[in-house]
Amino acid sequence: PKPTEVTPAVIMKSYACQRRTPLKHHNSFLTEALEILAENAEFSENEGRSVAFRRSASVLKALPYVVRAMNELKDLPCLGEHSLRVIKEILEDGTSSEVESTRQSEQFQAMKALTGVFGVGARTADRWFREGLRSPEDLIRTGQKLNHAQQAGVQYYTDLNTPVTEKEAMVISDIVEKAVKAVLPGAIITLTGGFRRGKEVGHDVDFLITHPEEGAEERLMPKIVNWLEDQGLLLYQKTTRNSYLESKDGPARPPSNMDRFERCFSIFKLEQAQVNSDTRLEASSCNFGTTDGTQECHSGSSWRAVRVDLVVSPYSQFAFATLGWTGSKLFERELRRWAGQEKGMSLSSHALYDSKQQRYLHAISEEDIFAHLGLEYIPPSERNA
Ligand code: DCP
Ligand code: MG
Repeated sequence: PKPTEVTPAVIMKSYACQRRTPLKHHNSFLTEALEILAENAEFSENEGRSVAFRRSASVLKALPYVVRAMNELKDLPCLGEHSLRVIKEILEDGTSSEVESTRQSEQFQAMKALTGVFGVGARTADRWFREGLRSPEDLIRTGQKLNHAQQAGVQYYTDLNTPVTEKEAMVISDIVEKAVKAVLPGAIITLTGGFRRGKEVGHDVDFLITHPEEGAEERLMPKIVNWLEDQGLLLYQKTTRNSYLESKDGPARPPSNMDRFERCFSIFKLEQAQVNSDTRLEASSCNFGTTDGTQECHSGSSWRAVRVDLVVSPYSQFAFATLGWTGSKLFERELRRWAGQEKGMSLSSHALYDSKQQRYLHAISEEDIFAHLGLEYIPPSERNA
């Protein structure tokens, strides 16, 4: 090959929040493989290993070219020995034996099926796996004791594992808008999560709600939920109260990455007619049935179940909440790591605390927060780390 064909060097910053990561990139054949290994590490609750694979994949997502040879990777950050071995195998053989055997393994497939039930995490799924259970059908057949979320998860399993389309997200946005405006005029509703980053499908639809008058948003969620329930739009909901200010010492730093906003995990009953106003209704979906064994098989049904997350934030925290709820999950993690390790600051979805100055930094926009952190502003569509 002519020397001029060498791929130009790219400057790749090491934190994902310092880079632009588009939704569509050039190296899916590698990133999908690395993400199988990341997912498998999550199933065994090995967070360090999972994050290492996710960071490697994320670097490849930010590359402006297709990786064809190992020497094109030599100056890139975050690529550990294990990831490099996997990449090398794929470049040479087309597939990685480790990735393929993981993908085919009974444990991986069972963990995927069981954690695919709403309300089931890796720990519960792993316990079930060790008891010999492999699928949601097994949970029904053996009469496993399930909590309310998991019962809904089994009942609407197929629907909840069918990706939510942009069109469906828009219809749900209209419904949420209507509900919120009905109970609190002047409220502001933002679509967050993957759809804000430009994703065409999602596993759920995420919304953040606030009101310009601080305090007007307090205890708003039960009102929204009541409105939706009165309209028969909810199949399931669990609301948790805002616990951020419950400690008397002011806006204390949340102990974990979980935020403490008033939040509602819900399952919407979405009328198909509203989504496909011009399409004839087809047999849609067939779910696995209720835990008492009755089939909830609404083949030809006029509606489907969709996961929706609603979050209410006070206006003063809205910029932080918007940034925290837009994702991607890795981008969020990297922002917090950058803040802590490089800036001596602590970032959450509620606030940014500067340890050196011993004060909270004010922000009314996401741009303000990037500026406080000494980072170039990255728009949502390029936070697909
Ligand atoms: N989030 C986070 N950490 C969590 C949960 C959520 O940082 N433990 C933030 C980042 C996510 C956003 O909230 O992007 C929404 O969470 P989702 O799980 O809904 O993820 P996405 O919307 O990004 O993807 P999708 O819903 O398509 O799976
Ligand atoms: Mg989402």
